[in-house]
Amino acid sequence: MANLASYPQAEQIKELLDSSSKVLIVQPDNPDGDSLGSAIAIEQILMLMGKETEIICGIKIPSYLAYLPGWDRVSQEVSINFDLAILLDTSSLSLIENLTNNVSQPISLRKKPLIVIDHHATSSTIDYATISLVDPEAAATSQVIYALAKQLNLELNNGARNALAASILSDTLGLTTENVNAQTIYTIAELVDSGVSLADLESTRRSYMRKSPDLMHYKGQLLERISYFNNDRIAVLTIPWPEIERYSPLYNPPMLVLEDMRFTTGTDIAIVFKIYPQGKITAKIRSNHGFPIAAKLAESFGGGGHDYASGFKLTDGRDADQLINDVISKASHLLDNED
Ligand SMILES: [Mn+2]
Repeated sequence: MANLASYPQAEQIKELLDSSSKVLIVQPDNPDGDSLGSAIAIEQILMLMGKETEIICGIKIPSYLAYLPGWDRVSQEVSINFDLAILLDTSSLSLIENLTNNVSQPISLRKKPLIVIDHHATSSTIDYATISLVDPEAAATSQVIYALAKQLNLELNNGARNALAASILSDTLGLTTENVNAQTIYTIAELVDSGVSLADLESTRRSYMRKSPDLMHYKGQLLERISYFNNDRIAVLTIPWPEIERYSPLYNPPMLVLEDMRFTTGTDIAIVFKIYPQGKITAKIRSNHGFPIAAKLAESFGGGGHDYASGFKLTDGRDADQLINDVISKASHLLDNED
């Protein structure tokens, strides 16, 4: 039987939790099912420990994540005088910029103890964390949280269990991604054993994935605009600012088509660029089984992530067309190396 991970940092984390009363739970600027589920689970665990908590995120939680009960407790402003902060699902400074720069009352995570819990392999750019618990073997941050909670005998309630299971399923696309290991499935097995219904979670999730006719038509436009390079091995799409402005509040545009792009015949890697005003460009990258080059590609452009899912963000004002060409040639190079 696969044992759950055991972490040397656990006791130090417990001491920090025990000595704190108001805990700020922080999600990165790219909230997803894992960061949200992890945040809700930590919130419930801390609540059972008698702590006051607040969950914050630099951007509004997208509506497709509203299937996770508790999503509406995530705010963009800090209202508690926290004595400890816990950052989840990122170790990257560039993914907490919104919170620390852009909101009307920027917060500083430097002045209070900070625990980082993450599973991204990319080396941390947050050098001021009090404790960093990063387990790149884990398929989701929530897998790390579950193992930590077991190790420290922390109490879980149904809200925490459901949030943990939902976030593992979210990051692993239903336990089917490369990074799923026996521990991931063992974690899910324990959660199911304690009452979580995967069928209930999935049907609730699906009910929030319905799209308006307007979005369906937009998805059609995006599909038509996909470009293929290097004998169709690289699928590329660009989303300009007016579309980001119009559709992002409804759905994150790349997520409408990224999976379809990845599953084109002959395609090994899919890349979607978003072009913002004032020289900001982001990219979301997904590669297929057998081509673990996503993180390497993102890292060449200052980003990071996993072998098969990654991204980067540039704000240096470089020319978008030139950048896209550079990314395509770097991707070609990495694919050739894999062959
Ligand atoms: Mn994650």
